[in-house]
Amino acid sequence: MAEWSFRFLHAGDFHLEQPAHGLTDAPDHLRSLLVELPYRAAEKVFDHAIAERVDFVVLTGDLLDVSLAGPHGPRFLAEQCARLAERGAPVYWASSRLDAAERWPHGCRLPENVHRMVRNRAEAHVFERDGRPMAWITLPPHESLERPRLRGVPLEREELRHIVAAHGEYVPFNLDEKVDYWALGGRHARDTVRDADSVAHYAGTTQGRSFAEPGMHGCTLVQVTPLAPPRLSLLPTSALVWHEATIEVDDTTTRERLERLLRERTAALAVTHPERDQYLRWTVHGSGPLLRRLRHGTLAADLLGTLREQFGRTRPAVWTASLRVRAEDVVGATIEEDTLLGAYLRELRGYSWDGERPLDLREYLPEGRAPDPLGDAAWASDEATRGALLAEAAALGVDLLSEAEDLP
Ligand SMILES: [Mn+2]
Repeated sequence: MAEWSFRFLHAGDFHLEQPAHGLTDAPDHLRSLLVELPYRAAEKVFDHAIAERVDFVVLTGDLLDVSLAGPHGPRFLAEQCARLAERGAPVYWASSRLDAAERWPHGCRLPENVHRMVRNRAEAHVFERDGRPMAWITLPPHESLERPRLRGVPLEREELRHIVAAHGEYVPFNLDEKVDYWALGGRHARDTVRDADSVAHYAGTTQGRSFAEPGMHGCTLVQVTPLAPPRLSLLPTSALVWHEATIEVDDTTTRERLERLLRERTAALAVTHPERDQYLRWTVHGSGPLLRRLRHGTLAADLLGTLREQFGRTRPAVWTASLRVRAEDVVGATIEEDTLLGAYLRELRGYSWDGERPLDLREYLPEGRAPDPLGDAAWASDEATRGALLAEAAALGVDLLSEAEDLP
């Protein structure tokens, strides 16, 4: 029965047109990586396919926006698919609107092993090995986000496995359970939406672009054997891993202890992903005088410099992008202080405790102005506006009334 097993790779949402974003600056040695990020990750998909000797590859759309990626994008994909053509591995490509066949540049030919939907008509392919049919692979039209129709696919043929590759937002209820594996694209977070005899799985994007997409991304290796449901495993592709980390301080935390904690945790990350560059952003919270020193003195910049020097200059690098303290945490740590800032924050607290106390500055406006946008801004008429206004006023006070130099 062993000859019945086969394996394939499922990947999508390369978004070759999207470099990293949301960074105000980058060190010289990581700059080209940040620009080439999606290409480096996509190339890893094909590296994995070759290293794992998969029988075929299923791509689930959003590989690139043809109009934004420039000529390099299509050429890169053609070259990568050609690497699989040399090894006799077909590529089944379910396009999205971004990478639809109609948008593909005429001058860039894809190798013969690539099967993709043309003119938005469902396509069904039989994958054969040594002349023996093993699986139906269907690419349904991408326009229809309703239940994909599987016309012409003989689902009653039990000896063949059924794989459907589609791009879009699907709910398991709409996905036919006679299909062994739904290869889905369009969600950037990897997710198995149905884990049963009929598996439905989003492989996610191959690369996070910012701190909003943290952690390791990848593609999915699917192993199909005769008597079990398909078995999935993650093969990492991220060329750079983003991390959002928090650290807590209290009244007793010294600068030295904070520095040691930061170093230890950064070193641990370097060990977790020893082969990859990483970007790290810290938020310090808790209580004690250190919080205000981090927000206003040179301490944060000093710590940043130390961490970058120790972990950020080597390759692979763990680059600390920032170290921040949120204003609301400083408010909590300073409100009882006998300072101008403390008094100001306690006054604001009075307003939030007593919801009846009006927050109305309209009397300071010239006659006859209200109602207009300025009039509206001067008057917190509902609870949500009031809360947001008080929080902003507190943050402003923390930034304007803090004296960094008077601290120990
Ligand atoms: Mn996408």
